[in-house]
Amino acid sequence: MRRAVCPGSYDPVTNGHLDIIERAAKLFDEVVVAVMINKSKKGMFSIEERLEMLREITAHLPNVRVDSWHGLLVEYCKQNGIAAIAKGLRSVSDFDYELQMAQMNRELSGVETLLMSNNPAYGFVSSSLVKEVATYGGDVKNLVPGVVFERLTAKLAERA
Ligand code: COD
Repeated sequence: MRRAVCPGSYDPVTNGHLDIIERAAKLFDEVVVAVMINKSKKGMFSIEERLEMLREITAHLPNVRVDSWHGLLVEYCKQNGIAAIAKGLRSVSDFDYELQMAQMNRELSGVETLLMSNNPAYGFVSSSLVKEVATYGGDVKNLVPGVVFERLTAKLAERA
C-alpha cells in the first residue's frame, strides 16, 4: 500500500491545505493528515478542534484519515509505514524552507518528500494571514472551508 502523510499545524485548515490533501489522495492509496503538535506555540484552535475540522472537511475522501503527533515527523512515518511526505509549495520562500526540511527528513530516515505546486487561487493563503484578517473584521469566507469559517467566526465572537 502506498501511504503518504500531509503534515501541518492546520491552525486552522484553509482551502489551500484542502486542495493539497485532495490531490495527494488521488496519488496515494492512503493519506494521513497529521496535525503536528508544537507545545511551544499556542494556537487559536486546540488540537482537538483542528482534528474535528479536518475530519469534517475530508469526510468525502475515503482514503484520507486524520491524526495528530508530537515529535519528529519521520518517527511518525516510521511507526505508520509511511514512505512519502506530501506538501504544497506557494512561493520561493516556501521552497527554501521546504527543501531544507525535505533534505533533513530524507537524511534522517530515507522518507521522500513530494512538493506539489499550489493552486494559484490560494497562493496567498496561509492560516496565520486568515486569522489576522478575520481578527480585524476582514472577510475570509472564500479562503477556508465553510465549517472552518463558522468556527472562526464563533471563536472571534467569544473573544470579543
Ligand atoms: N497552498 C498550498 N499548500 C499550502 C498552503 C496553500 N495556500 N498553505 C499551506 N500549505 C502547505 C505547505 O506545504 C505547508 O508545509 C503545509 O501545508 C502545512 O502548513 P501549515 O502552515 O499548517 O503548517 P507548518 O508550516 O507550520 O508545518 C510545519 C511542520 C509541522 C510540517 C514541520 O514543522 C514539521 O514537520 N514539524 C514536526 C517536527 C519535525 O519533524 N521537525 C523537523 C523537520 S525537518
